[in-house]
Amino acid sequence: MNNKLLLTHINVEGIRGFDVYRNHGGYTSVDKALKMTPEEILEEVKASGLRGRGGAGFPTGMKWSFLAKPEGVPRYLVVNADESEPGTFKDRFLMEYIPHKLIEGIIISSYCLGTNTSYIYIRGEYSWIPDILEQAIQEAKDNGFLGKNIKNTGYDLEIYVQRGAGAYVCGEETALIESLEGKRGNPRLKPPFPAVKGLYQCPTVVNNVETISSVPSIIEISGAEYAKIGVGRSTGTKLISACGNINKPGVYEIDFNLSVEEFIYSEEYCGGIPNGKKLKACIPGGSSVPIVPAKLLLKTADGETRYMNYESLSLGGFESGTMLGSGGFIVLDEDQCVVRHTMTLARFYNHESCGQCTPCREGTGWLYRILKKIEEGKGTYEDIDLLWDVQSKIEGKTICPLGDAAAWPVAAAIRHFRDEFEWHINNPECLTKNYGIANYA
Ligand code: L3W
Ligand code: SF4
Repeated sequence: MNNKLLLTHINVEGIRGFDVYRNHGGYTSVDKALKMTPEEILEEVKASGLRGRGGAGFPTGMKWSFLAKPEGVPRYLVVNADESEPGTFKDRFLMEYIPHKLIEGIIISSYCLGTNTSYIYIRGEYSWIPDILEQAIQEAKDNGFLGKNIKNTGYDLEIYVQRGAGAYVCGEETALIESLEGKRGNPRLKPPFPAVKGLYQCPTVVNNVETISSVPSIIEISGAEYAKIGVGRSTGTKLISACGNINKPGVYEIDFNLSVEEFIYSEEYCGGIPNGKKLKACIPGGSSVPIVPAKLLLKTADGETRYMNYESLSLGGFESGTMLGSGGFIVLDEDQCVVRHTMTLARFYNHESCGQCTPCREGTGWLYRILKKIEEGKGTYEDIDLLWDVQSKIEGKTICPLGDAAAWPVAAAIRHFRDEFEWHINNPECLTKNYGIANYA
């Protein structure tokens, strides 16, 4: 069975507006939550097993329970809508088409966390979405779900939308906080985690759009029932944005027991690869996660089935490991050049590095330049070794995960596709003569 929790009413005409959303059961979870204590809501979220949908998969209930509550100090909830990971566009879909799901989730989460001010920090390039969110906020206010004394409970909440200015690193939670405070978006050292010292040095929970949008379903069906959907520690459902060489790019809500093969080839999801081409590789969780060759993804290859969940796609599950990450699923067919693809990503991470850490600032530039040299047919075998050496000196040695995100794709590309790197060294022209996949989103 394919469960739908987030996108149940996505095809209902007018679902973006308050009245239609309300008529389809919207805000009943807020009605229910406001009759519960914050502690009871927290217990439901913990019982649900919900894990952060932004990429790291950190347990949401645990993060909320870490929130410090010193007397007389405000606390904040910040929704991370800075969706800038290449290949990832599922939060945009949620905010654009069913914004009240997020607003409903923010109200319940804020009430649980005891915050009276919450922020949505949204990627600047999503220029048309803030208006949609602000209209949804106004509608919720007009109907007594926001503002002072919500539904006569004595609880006050305001939500503000803040636009980013186009820096990928501002999706990292501490950079996001710096930016929200009006400063340059440089990541901070952790600890202290935002749960202890976040926005304006106050305790802050930062959660992804999809994470917060999942909270109404947990309250509606209970944490225990939510936990029954899924497999193992991958509970509930997940939005996947699929792109690259597939017949049906788009956003899909999946069950965690769906196999990777079914996701790519079934008509319900990606609908297979155009022109009967063969699958070469996938990047299952956004550009930051390691590329995986088809032979490790398709069940016929090693007798094991790979599933679209945190465990099946994670380290240890594979020779090199990858991650479900943010769910930005990028498909490469047999005609795509892995060297070219990796170079494109390296250029992106080099451009987006904030420059604070030497391994990231200098290393991402080296990665890009070496990859460009190889891709242009001017590389040597020593360059492949140098590339390996440079990426190994970035991983785990930086303030924020952008460094890792720049290193992992390079390491995985060399590990699995060394033959393509060698081809570029021995031949003036690319093996595939294809310059990267058509688009990411
Ligand atoms: C309190 C502790 N809080 C951990 C919190 C921490 C954070 C969350 C996860 O990177 C990854 C990255 C990208 N007390 C805590 C604690 N926390 N220990 O838990 O933390 P962490 O460090 O595991 O991850 P992160 O810094 O949030 C996120 C990967 O996601 N990624 C990125 C996708 C980008 C997007 C986008 O554009 N929207 O999704 C994709 O895979 O590489 O590894 O809140 O504070 N003891
Ligand atoms: Fe900045 Fe890169 Fe260091 Fe992150 S890893 S803080 S982006 S220099």
